[in-house]
Amino acid sequence: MAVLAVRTGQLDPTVGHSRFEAYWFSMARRPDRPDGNTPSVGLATRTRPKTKKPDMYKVLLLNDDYTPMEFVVQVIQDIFHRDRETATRIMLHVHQKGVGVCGVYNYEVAETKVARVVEIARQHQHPLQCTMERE
Ligand code: TYC
Repeated sequence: MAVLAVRTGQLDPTVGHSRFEAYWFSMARRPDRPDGNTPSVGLATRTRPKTKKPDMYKVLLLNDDYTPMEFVVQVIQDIFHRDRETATRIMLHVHQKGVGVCGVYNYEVAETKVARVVEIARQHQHPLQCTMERE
């Protein structure tokens, strides 16, 4: 009777099953139970990732009428690690549009780059301005 019951997926109510047959059947149909293959105890698994992507910040250069173009290109190369062509393109974009993105970084890196640009401009007495903005 137990064999028939497993095959049909039901206990036949018209048949008298032994207590052992009924228990074995109920366990055999449930692999998450102790008689199945899967342990019934274990660590809870995480359904949601714990990590979160950090907010990212654009570092912006602002145009002015006095800072030499060559100085701006050199700053972009040195601080944002752009090649000369890319640095020139960014500088010209800022010159024409008034503002431009030099790079996108996490908060601490963006803050450090802004501080370095502001400091080097100050040392050379150029009015070059640099700010950051959350993406
Ligand atoms: N406008 C400046 C000039 O004509 C050049 C310049 C470009 C200055 C970009 C600042 O962020 C800047 N000399």
